[in-house]
Amino acid sequence: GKVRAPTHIISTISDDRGEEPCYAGVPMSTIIEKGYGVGDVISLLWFKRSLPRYCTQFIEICVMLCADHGPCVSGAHNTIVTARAGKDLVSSLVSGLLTIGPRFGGAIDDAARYFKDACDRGLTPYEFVEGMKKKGIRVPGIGHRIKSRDNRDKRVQLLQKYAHTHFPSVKYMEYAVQVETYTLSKANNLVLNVDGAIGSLFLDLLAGSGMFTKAEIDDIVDIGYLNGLFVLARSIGFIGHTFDQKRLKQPLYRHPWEDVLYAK
Ligand code: Q5B
Repeated sequence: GKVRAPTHIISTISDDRGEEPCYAGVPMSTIIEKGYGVGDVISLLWFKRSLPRYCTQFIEICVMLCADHGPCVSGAHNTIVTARAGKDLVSSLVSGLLTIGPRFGGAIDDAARYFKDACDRGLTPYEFVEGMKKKGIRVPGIGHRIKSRDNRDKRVQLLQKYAHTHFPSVKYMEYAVQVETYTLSKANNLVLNVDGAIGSLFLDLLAGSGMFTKAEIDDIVDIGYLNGLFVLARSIGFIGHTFDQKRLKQPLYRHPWEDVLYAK
C-alpha cells in the first residue's frame, strides 16, 4: 500500500486549507455569525475547545484589565525609550515584551503553580509562605510596588467580584486571599496582585468549568499558558505607547545624570 511520508510539522489548532479557515475545527463564518468574541478565539486556539460564555468573558476581562498600566511600568518604559530611539513598531513592542517575567507581569503561571500545589496539599498560608521563604523564593502573585493594604488594586477586586458572581467555585482564589491575609501581616504592600488574582482564578476556571480533565489542567499549569494572557493584553498597551511617542514626535531619550548615583 501507499506509505505516507512523515511530515515535518504537526499542527492541531487551525486549518487554512478549505474554503474558509477553521480555528479548532470551527469555521470562520460560524465565529462571525455566532458573534464570538476574542475570548472564544483564545479558547479555540489555546485550549482547542469552546468554553462557556462566563469563561470566555473572564478571559476578555483579563485582557481588558491588563491592557495597560501607565507609562511608568518596566515594559511601557522600555517601549517608550525604544520608540523614541526611532525604532519601528515591532522593535518597540518587543523591547517592552522582553521585560515581562517573574517580577513584572509574568508571575501568573508561577502563581498558579505554587497556589495549586500548596492548596492541593492542604498547606496553611503560614506553612506555604514560610516554606517559600526558607527556599528563598518570593511568593509569585504577591506584592506590588504601588498597591498596598490601603490602596488596593481595583483590577483584583473586579476579577474577584466577577468570579464570585459567575464561577461555580472560587476555592483557589479563596486560598490566595488567605495567603494575602498572612503576607499583609508582614508588610503593607504584600497584597494579592493582578498576576496572583488571574493565576488563582484561572485555576478555579479550569477546575470548576468541567471542561478540562485533571491531566489537562496539570498540563496547562506545567506548560505555562497563563502568562500568555498578560503578554497578549499588554501588547495592546505597548502598541499604544509606541503610537503615542511617534504622534508626539518625542526626541531620543537620555536619562538625566542627576538621577544616577555614580558610585565607585
Ligand atoms: N517581598 C512585585 O517588590 C515585587 C514578596 C516578598 C515574599 C513576595 C515583589 C515580587 C512576586 C512577583 C510578582 C507581579 C517585585 C507584580 C505586575 C503587573 C503590574 C506592575 C505595575 C502592571 C514588588 C521588600 C521586602 C523584601 C522582600 C519582600 C516582596 N515581595 N516576600 N513574597 N512576593 N512579587 N510580580 O515592592 O525582608 O526586606 O528582604 O517580586 O507577583 O508586575 O503596575 O507596576 O499591571 O503593570 O520592589 O501591576 O513583590 O519590594 O523587592 O523591595 O522587597 O518584601 O523579600 O523583604 P518591591 P522589594 P526583606 S504585578
